[in-house]
Amino acid sequence: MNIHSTVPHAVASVPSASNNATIWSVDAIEALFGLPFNDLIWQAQSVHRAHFDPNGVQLSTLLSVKTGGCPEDCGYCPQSIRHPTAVAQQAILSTEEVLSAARAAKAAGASRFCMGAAWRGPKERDLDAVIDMIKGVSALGLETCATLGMLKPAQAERLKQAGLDYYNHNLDTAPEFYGDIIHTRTYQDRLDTLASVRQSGMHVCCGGIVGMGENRRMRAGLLSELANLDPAPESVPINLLVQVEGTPLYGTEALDPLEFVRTIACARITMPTSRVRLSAGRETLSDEIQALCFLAGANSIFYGERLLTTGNPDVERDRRLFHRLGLHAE
Ligand code: SAM
Ligand code: DTB
Ligand code: SF4
Repeated sequence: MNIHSTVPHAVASVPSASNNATIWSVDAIEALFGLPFNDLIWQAQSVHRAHFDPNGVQLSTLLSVKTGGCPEDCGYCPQSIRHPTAVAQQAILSTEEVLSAARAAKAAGASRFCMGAAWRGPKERDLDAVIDMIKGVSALGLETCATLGMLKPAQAERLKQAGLDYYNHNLDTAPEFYGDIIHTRTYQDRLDTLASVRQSGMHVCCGGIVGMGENRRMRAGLLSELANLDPAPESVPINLLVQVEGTPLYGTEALDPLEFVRTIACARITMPTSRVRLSAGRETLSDEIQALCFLAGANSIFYGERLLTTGNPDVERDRRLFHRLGLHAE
């Protein structure tokens, strides 16, 4: 097809409505992905402006409070004990160590502090330690988020009672691709944890990873699963695979950055009131691609030099980027 050929004029794919919930089929989302780029971005930006300040971006800082040695086998993850990576195991941090990182995050301008642990799920003793951290971080005036693996309903309840604002647990990819990436827990396990979190009254932070060798229909499939959670997650991290030597996914063909922008746009359109977060992989994106992601409706980032075990743009680079784009932190 040459660039002058007639392409179907952009028509918003219409999701079907049942009761109060909007159902997004994989087909409808795949159709969005297939729109001419300008039409897709225009639609995403229109949805974005209807619900958010178009120039505001929420800042979350991550800290790994327990690193490496994880018994799970997630194919992307440097912290799995099954993958020969350079990550050194580190026992759980003290509350004081966590609070000093949280104070620094707050001073740098973050509004939310997210604590990650390389566990299949927390044991009761682990939960006691994390609850102490949550109370301390809340007392600093930061929103709190934790990602500790699978949760039972009573554990979610305990975290809610401790004042945890968000729990992060990702679906990672489409159901049909999931078994190629993770063998030690099922998609249903993840949905069960998400149900426990939702039931407890905490906000849900749930997204996935692209660039793992999935095809476009699978990216649409992931977004369909996320958008059809009822209600949709309040926070949707879209990670671009960070390829770490020693993990099974190291060497996967890189995703076209414009396809990443399309994924952000489709997330925005299908989850109009959720925060869509540019998450892992931002270090490898140019300022110009990040600008397109913000135009496509991303309105949250991980902020600070590190994710859990891998790098993230430094604060100075992000400050320059925000200045270049006239963005402000929320
Ligand atoms: N262990 C807990 C769990 O998996 O539920 C919490 C921490 S885990 C590191 C949180 C999320 O980080 C994963 O679900 C995955 O989406 C993301 N992640 C991990 N390694 C990644 C990588 N190399 N690139 C992109 N995202 C990654
Ligand atoms: C999420 O979706 N991405 C973050 C957070 N939730 C916990 C983690 C990204 C991890 C990237 C690989 C690493 O640094 O180990
Ligand atoms: Fe463990 Fe989480 Fe990494 Fe999976 S993503 S190996 S559960 S730390």
